[in-house]
Amino acid sequence: RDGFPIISKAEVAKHKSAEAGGVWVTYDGGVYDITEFIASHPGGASRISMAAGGALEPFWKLYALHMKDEVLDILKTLRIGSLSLEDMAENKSNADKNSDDPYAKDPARHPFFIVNNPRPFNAEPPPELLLDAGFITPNDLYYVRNHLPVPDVDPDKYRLHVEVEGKGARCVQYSLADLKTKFPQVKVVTAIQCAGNRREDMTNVKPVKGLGWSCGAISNSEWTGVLLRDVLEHAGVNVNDPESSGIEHVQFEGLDRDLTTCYGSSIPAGMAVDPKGDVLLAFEMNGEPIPRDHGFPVRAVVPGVVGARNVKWLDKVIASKEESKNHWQQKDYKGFNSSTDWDTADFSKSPAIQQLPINSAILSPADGSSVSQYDDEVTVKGYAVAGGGRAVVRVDVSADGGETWTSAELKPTSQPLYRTWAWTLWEASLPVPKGKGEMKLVCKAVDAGYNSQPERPEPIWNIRGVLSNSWHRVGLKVED
Ligand code: MTE
Ligand code: MO
Repeated sequence: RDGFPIISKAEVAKHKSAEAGGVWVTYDGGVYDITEFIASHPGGASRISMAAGGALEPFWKLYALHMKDEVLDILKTLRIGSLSLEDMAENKSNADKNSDDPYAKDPARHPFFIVNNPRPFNAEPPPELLLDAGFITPNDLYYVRNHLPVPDVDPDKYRLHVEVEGKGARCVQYSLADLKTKFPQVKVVTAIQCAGNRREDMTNVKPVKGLGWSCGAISNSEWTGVLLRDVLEHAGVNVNDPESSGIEHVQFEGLDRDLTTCYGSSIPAGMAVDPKGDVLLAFEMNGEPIPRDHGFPVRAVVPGVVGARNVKWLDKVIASKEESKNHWQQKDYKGFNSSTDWDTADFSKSPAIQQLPINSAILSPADGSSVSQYDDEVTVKGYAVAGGGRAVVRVDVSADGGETWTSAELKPTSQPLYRTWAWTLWEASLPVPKGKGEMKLVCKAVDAGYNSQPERPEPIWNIRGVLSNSWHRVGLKVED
């Protein structure tokens, strides 16, 4: 076709690096050898090598704006073949999924995700992509943490059930249109971070039970929805003093379930109704309907609070005296001291994790990468985030493993000091040490309560590997 030889997808897939005989990619039925292009475009353009051995299309979704035209022109000159019509058709379909599989209806995902578990799907964006995306994480790069198959919800039939327990108990149902029209709409930019973010630093100390998250189990985006406070008030809760009528917790239940349970959790009632807490029942993420993986059509967004309470595919909101009895509230997402093991852990004695401790990570440069000793400095970039609305007031960085420190430049979030939900991106330039052969980068952040991060993971190690927030370290080779 088009006068080029037919090359199979399988053959293309073998060409992922110069060593493997070249870097090949496909685009719109054409096969291209981009080995030379990558070699001559270090930096930004080399991101394209993430598509090595496969289709370029998903790459455009991310980089369309600033790279597509430029690269398409060059690509024309690099064509070496065409895909067969069958291979093109296969590229377009996902038909190889088994229909008995409870995960068969899970949505398509970004091919660049680092997949920590395929079923249920758990994946984080590669650090350099999280960084390139900037302050707002695009929907298709946003980390995914699912415990069960993704429910398939018909938005027209969808009803949110709000149950109020106690005297005059009642249940009020809201359609999506009710939520959108009965209450003022609010936009909130917040980070959501999994309790297991950066778990790998704990796993490196001693194995834990949990998925192997690196530093990408966090994302930051803008949510549109209505205040949980307004909906609870409409459903009959005294939102100015819920405790006086016996309401101490607000529970959330998701539509994702298996034979025995649904996903659920709860937050303290005071948090749910705080007029400055910005807790949302959200229906949009970055200006679009929430994607299926992130809770379509409605999810709870609880700023400043651990990811686990931000319940997706919201089925029920229950204002109650009791905390949620759900497994993920009672038997998971709790902390223990580092000497507690599975035999001695008493989950009833540890409170459920809600607000998160201060945390930060270096997203670039990558651990193990190299700098030249002739470079004057290295630019280090990353994020920092605190729980409970506390702003990040400082990020300290070190190039010598923590002996000496400088403060990074923080990108303003434009949120108030004690109502900061978004993450803070930061950047610092550090001089390359001469004659040492290595550069030991470290970062640690300080929040508005002057809380900082612990130096080492060992004293905060715990059986589930949650709340891993020790100094983040990245080692660089300094080359002659
Ligand atoms: N809500 C439901 N219904 N089911 C889930 O599995 N996972 C929770 C939370 N809400 C979960 C859920 C956890 S542990 C996290 S960290 C966040 O959703 C992840 O949200 P995300 O997948 O949109 O990044
Ligand atoms: Mo999580």
